[in-house]
Amino acid sequence: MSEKNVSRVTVLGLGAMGTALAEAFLAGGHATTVWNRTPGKDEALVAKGALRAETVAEAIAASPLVVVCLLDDASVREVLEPVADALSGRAVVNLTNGTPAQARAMAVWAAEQGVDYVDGGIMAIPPGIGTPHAFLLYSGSSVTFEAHREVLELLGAAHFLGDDAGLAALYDLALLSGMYGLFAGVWQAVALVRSENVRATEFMAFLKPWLSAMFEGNLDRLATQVDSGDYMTGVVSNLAMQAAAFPNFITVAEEQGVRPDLMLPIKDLLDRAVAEGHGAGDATVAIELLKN
Ligand code: FVH
Repeated sequence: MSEKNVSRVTVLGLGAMGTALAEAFLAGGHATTVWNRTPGKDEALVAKGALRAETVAEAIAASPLVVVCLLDDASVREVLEPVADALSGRAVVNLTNGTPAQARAMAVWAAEQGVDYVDGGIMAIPPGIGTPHAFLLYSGSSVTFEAHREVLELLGAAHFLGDDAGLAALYDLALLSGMYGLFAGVWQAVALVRSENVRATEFMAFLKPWLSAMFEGNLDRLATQVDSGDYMTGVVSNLAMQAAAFPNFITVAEEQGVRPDLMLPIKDLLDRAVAEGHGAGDATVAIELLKN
């Protein structure tokens, strides 16, 4: 990399994710300054060429781009608010998990301090950073994002969602909701077969293709139904039929000594959909009933 293309970037927070981010910047050849609340977590990074900052202010002063990856919104506030003056005129890309409201409030605070602010969501686990499997969502200042896009792309594919700083957090939490919903089903499934001592590794030979087929065949159709508002055309597995089968999922859990808790809210939702007259439609209509 030519000297001209070397950027200076600071990473605040060296948990599992912050460390992976700093490693990706270093691997990309950038001058990477790191800071962490608890000392000692930077040693491996420093051995790879990272610059250690003793204080947050020192870390911020080192680079025009400050990437923040802390535990939560409260910790971000705790770290950034005392150094607002030092942050003025710099770009902050906050990759800490948070809600859209927290991201929007942070963007307002940043604007008041003269900070160029981008919020982000990381769709990867730490070992995935910098691999083709990782993607990150960004929203907020488009000028700031574009100015630093090349450096940020070292972390994974970079998707800019718009100038509303809350959008990346909305997509992030929605994607994670999908993941946890999927995992909850997987946990329930494995708990059921484990009640008969079936080896989980053997059961995966069935669960993986089953879930793949259900996702492959249904997600695009689901999206079309939601966008059109038409849950009646081409129904092959009507909601009433699914609601009628659902008590079996509760009963089998109870009979096998497995807690049915994860399944109960789904049963309630399907029952409510039938009660409200959606039984002949596709189960996707349940999305409409989730609105408060
Ligand atoms: N790891 C993952 O799989 C996920 C993937 C998707 C994105 N998340 C989010 O990334 C944020 C950081 O996650 P992490 O994995 O790095 O988390 P930890 O390893 O637990 O490190 C937490 C860091 O936060 C620092 N910290 C916590 N509280 C404070 C505070 N009050 N003041 C200053 N720093 C604080 C902590 O410092 P220390 O305990 O070492 O002193 C760590 O650096 C997170 O939002 C995920 O949801 C990760």
